[in-house]
Amino acid sequence: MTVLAITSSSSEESYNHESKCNARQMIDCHDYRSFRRWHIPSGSFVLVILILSGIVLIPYSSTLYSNNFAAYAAYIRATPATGGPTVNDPNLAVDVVAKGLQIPTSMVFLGQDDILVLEKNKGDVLRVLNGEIQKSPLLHVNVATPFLEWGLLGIAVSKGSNANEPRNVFIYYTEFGGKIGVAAGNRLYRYELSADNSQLTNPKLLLDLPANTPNPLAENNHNGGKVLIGPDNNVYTVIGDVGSHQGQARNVERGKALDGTSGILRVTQDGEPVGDGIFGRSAPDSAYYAYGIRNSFGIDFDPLTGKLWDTENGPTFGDEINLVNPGFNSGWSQVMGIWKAGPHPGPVIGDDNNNPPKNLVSLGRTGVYRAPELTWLPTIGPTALKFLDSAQLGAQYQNDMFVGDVNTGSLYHFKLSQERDGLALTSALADKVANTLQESQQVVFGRGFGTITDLQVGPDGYLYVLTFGGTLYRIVPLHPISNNGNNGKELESTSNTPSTSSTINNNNIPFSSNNQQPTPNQQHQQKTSSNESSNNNVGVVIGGIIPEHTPSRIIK
Ligand SMILES: [Ca+2]
Ligand SMILES: [Ca+2]
Repeated sequence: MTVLAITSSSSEESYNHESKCNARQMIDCHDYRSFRRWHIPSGSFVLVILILSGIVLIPYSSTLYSNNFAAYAAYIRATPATGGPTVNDPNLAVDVVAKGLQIPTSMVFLGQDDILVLEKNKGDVLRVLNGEIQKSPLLHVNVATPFLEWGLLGIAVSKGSNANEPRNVFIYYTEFGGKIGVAAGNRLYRYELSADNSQLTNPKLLLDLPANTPNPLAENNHNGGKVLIGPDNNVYTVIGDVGSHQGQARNVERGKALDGTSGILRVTQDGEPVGDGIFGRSAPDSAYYAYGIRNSFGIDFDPLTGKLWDTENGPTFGDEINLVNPGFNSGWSQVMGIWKAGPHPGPVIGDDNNNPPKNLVSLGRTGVYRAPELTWLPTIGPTALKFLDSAQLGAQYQNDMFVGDVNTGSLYHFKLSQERDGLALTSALADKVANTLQESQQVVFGRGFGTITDLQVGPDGYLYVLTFGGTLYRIVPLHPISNNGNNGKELESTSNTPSTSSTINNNNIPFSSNNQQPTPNQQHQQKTSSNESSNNNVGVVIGGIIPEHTPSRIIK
């Protein structure tokens, strides 16, 4: 079971949907000690979990699952706070955009209030238009029986250089392999988007990647799946080790050649290699941008430097945030975080870029190990990573990094260093290690989201937060932010913040007098009020009377 323990997952089962799996994920025997050491609630709580696990597991103890029960690490997927999520900044609020989605994994904006959302297990690409989930999916794909992390996982849309140019949508999913428990592959397709955003047609297969574990005792997990269009207009995606493929991409010295796992991959929008490739001209080597990646649910480019960053999921320790230069080797399966990999964290071997861990596979001269810019000893299960390329939440957040997680339901906020080649971390995080969950509290920006599966910046410049529980939120200012309109986003309301306090209700929306559009927050209030016309007393107070330290609210 040692091998299984090494490859087991603490966090990336985030997209698992089934109660039997949820229970299995919560705890296992070998990681219970670690669970306690990190001061996560233990004792009677663990006892309850064990009992619940047993109750749920008994009816589902198929051979497929029973062999692997012990492989699972201590892990709890956060549930949303009863009163809804909150953020630290009293000038911001968390607004509900849509609810009732079923295990949504990724989203993309086609326009303001026009969003495509993926449902992991149903295989549906849904359109959320003006906050309403459209009944008929834009597209249905045949996903592999949704064990663990298989499913409809990632989406991106091409930018389109002019309004008349048709846009392409790129979708990553685990395709059904003809029978239960078998996948045809983790596949990246390109679709053509109709001009009215209502159809996706003419699929073209761009990447066909492994989806089945070579180890009959391992799970088919670590499928990655995020998709991103880079500043170079190429398509980027990320994939984990897919049930511990033992190859060079996983830093197994005498392992198999690159096989499309454990990497960040890049192709043109036609699926062709980019230039000569970093690690070779022929597929699949040509597609590798980075390797040594155990699993990831978050990649994004810094809008100022054009450099790629990722989040990575450790086994029972060692979650990471990384700066991903071309040719980046993250070090898995020799090192995770900064610790030698194993069932428990080994000695520190991966904190020095000038003295990288031994026994890594160097692919040519371009494969270069780099230590994480931040690593957690106890796992949080980091997920989406997004740079807020907007000043609409306040100039103090512009171009900062936001990260979601699985285990704690938190949204993290990071400022970058002056050179933007690291994170601006202080006090207990100055060593780039969150030794305890308490240490990383200083970078927690929001709480109570449950598992966050995706983060995007809307055309309105606000931060949208997609959650496993099926609700899409956005973080909005409680009153218009006064900027100079230099954020590159469509500005809606940038001035004329009311000088005196006002109450929004159905009859008294304090819009400015120069024909500005209402902020989305105000729009939402309008909609809420009109939908609930009998309740005109519901409103929010804006403008200069928000007391310090008042927690922001969720507006329903
Ligand atoms: Ca690493
Ligand atoms: Ca520390």
